[in-house]
Amino acid sequence: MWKTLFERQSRLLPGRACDAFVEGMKDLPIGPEQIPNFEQLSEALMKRTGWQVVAVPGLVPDDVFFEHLAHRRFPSGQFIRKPDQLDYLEEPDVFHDVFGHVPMLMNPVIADYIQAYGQGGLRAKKLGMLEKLARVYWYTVEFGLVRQAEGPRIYGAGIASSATETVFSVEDDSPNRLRFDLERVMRTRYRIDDFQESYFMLDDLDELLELAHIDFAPVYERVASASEYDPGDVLATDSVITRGTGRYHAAKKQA
Ligand code: HBI
Ligand code: FE
Repeated sequence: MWKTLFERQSRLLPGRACDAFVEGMKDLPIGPEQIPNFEQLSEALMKRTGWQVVAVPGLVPDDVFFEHLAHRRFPSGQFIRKPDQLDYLEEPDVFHDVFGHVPMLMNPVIADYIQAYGQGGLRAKKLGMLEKLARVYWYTVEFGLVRQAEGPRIYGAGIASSATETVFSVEDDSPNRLRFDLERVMRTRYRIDDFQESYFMLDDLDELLELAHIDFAPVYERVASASEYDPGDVLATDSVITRGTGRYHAAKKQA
C-alpha cells in the first residue's frame, strides 16, 4: 500500500506541490520501498526544526492532539489504509500523516505554526472557539494552497496525500481559489467527505508566521457573533483568484 501510494503521489506532485514540500521531502529518510522508520524521521526533523514523530492508533482526543503539537511532537497514525480506501479514508493513516505532513514540518515557518496551533487549541477549547480554530487548521495545514510564480501550489497535507485532490485543487475549473483571510476562514464550514469547494491561498508561507504570533482572542470575539458561510460561498469581499464553476459538486448533488 505504501509503495503504491508513494509512487503515485511522487508522479503527481512535481509542478503541483510547493517548493517547501519538495525540499522537505528531499531531505527525509523516506522512499517507496517501506514505511519510514519513525526514529529516523524524528532524527532528520529534530536537526532541522526540532520536531519528532510519535505513533498513535488513529484520531486522538483534542487535548492529547494539542499537547503533542505544543511540544513539537507530530502524532502519526501507525496503520495504513486498506486497498479499498486507496483514494479516501476519514481517519488519518501513516501515509497521510508521514507523506502529507512530515515534509512540511521540515519548514521552519510551518514548524512554528503547527506548534502554535497546539498551544492555541486548548485556549480555544476553553473559550468555546475550537470549531473556529479547527477551520483555520483545515484550510491551511490540511487544504492550503500557496501562490508561486508559476501558479497555485499545494502545501496542505490533505491534498498532498490524495491523488485525485492533488489534480483537482490546482488544475480543475470547479473549485474556487480565494485569497486567505483569517476571519473569513474562521467563519467558513468545511467538507470532510469530499473535495473542497473552495481553497484558500496564501501569497507566501511566511504569512503563517504572523498567524502563529497574533492574539486570537479579539478575533474570536468578532467571529463569535458573526454569520457563517457555506463551503462553496464566494463573497463580494473575497479576493478571488479563480472563480470556480462548481461543476463537480453540482453534478454530485444531482446524482
Ligand atoms: N488526532 N491523530 C490525530 N490527527 C488529527 O489530525 C487530529 C486528531 N485529533 C483531533 C483533531 N485532529 C482535530 O479535531 C483538532 O485539530 C481540532
Ligand atoms: Fe492531517
